[in-house]
Amino acid sequence: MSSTVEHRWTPTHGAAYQPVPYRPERMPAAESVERAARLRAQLEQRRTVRQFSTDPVPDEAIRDAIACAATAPSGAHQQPWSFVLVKDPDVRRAIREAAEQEERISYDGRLGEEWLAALRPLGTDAVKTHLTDAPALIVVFQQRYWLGEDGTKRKHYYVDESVGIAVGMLLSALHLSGLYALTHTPSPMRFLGEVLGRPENEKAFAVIPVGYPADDCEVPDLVRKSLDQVLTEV
Ligand code: IYR
Repeated sequence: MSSTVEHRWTPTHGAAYQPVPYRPERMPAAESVERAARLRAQLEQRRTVRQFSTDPVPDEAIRDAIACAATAPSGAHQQPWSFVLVKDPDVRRAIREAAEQEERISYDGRLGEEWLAALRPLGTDAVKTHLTDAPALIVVFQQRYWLGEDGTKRKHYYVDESVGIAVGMLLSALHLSGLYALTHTPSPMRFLGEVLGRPENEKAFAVIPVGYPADDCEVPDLVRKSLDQVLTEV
């Protein structure tokens, strides 16, 4: 059960600036250090999983992880995302068939040699068993513009950045909840909007199968960049 109060958002376009006080309690520095170290250790354990068990996952945990994603900052606070949680086996099968059709073309040459070489150490191919084995798929859509009920369109800003941040938060929330995921980006992804009957302002961004690793799950032997390779302090 979610413990937070739900509010229904309505468009704020053109509304006046009406700030409210924000006075969060400050965490002692030592506790920040401790918590950050613990989070780092937990997130360093995250692995993208491509072989899933068919065991079910608790829906409530997935819904709360999506609620975490939806707290992401966004351009002009337009929250240009929507999430479709797919559990229906027939719909998952339809998504897999359409995805594999595109992926076969991609792996048979559309990607090109350089791209295929970049993927080789990851062991990916056109067979997407995860789309039917994982008990749930989260399909993330970006709303390229706002679409009113009367057909009015309004531009959204920084859509890629906003939805990318939300997906990062989603992957962290899933991992910290003990669930496993794959960030799958079948390309082109137009079929997802068609299969799921999404409105014209929405464009698929990623499919995220969620579940538990299969008993015989394997992952590539990856090495992450060290902190000094990614961080410059001035
Ligand atoms: N979309 C294809 C290919 C692929 C591309 C990248 I970049 C990856 O990091 C992994 C896969 C697929 O899903 O197989």
